[in-house]
Amino acid sequence: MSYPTQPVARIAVIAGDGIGREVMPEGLRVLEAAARRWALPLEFHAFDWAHCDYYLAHGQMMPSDWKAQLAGMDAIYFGAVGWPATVPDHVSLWGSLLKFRREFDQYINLRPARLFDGVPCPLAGRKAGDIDMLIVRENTEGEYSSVGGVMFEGTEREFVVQESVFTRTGSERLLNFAFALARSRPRKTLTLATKSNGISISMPWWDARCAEAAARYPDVAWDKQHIDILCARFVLQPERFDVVAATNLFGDILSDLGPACCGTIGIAPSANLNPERRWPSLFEPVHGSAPDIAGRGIANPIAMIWSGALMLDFLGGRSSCDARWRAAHDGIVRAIETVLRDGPRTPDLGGKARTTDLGSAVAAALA
Ligand code: GGG
Repeated sequence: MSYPTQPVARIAVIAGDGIGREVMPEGLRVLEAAARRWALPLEFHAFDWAHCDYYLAHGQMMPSDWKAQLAGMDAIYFGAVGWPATVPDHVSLWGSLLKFRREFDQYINLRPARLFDGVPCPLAGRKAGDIDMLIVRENTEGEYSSVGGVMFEGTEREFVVQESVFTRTGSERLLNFAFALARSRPRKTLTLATKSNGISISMPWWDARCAEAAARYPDVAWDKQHIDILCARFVLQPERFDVVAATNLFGDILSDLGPACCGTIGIAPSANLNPERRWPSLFEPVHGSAPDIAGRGIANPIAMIWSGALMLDFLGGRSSCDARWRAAHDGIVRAIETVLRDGPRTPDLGGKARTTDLGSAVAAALA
């Protein structure tokens, strides 16, 4: 069969630290299998920086010309960052991942949480499909600001302050995206994570931006919930959530909690999007570098693999691209479903399989 010519998708591959280096080869194995199966022109470019060994050798997480090195890339496929035994976590995170998010204006962090058949759910009585939510996390500002400082350091008067920053542009674009996403889903519902009873200036303002966005999407039912009770309801009634819009910190917390309620964060993917495609978007597992299991070959690669599927779907949205990219995304998700139901299990899923066993099984299920 012959296909129309497609623009090549250039993908920067950055494995990072810890289990990022173990799950990345499995993600690539599946992407290569998908590229063969759907005739997708993928080009991979590996970058050996944005990890803590690089920091120890160079005093910074990335080379000074990192942005120039990534020029022309359509996406970044990222593993994990952090090795706190040698580099403080805030140094490694702000020196790499948070730089990408900020400087490439990846203002949406899309994080699905879904209960799959075959994954032991810690919540009684739930079956596959009961939990299916999309957390939309603001990704460039909010509580993750670099505005603040220390005074009188090392004295009795030592004083530290760090501001949360909510801009109208940042909040509106996040909420518009979340409402549009909710509109595209069958349940058409959105929950806003807030804390406007306790945080009495910025959070009522955040709620008001949400009410304004809601008026533009009258067909979407929405409510707001304070973050404390929202966390409790994630555990007690997760099936009630569809799209959940949240600030940077609240979204970070909810997007570990949601997948944990579905059995493991080892399968949770994420897409850090610049929806306008002015800059490359970044696709990474929700989980971090997991130093406690790194080097043992037992990390679950599904989050990395599913993130790769999200990347193909996003790349398919480039103008003049055809339906094969969406087909490849759907095919990978189906292969993940098959393997989680019938295939080998890593220890987080209650088994003894190795990272490579799951990667091979997903790739084989694509054929
Ligand atoms: N693969 C994602 C990763 O390495 N995450 C490390 C982390 O601590 N991330 C915090 C965040 O997403 O804000």
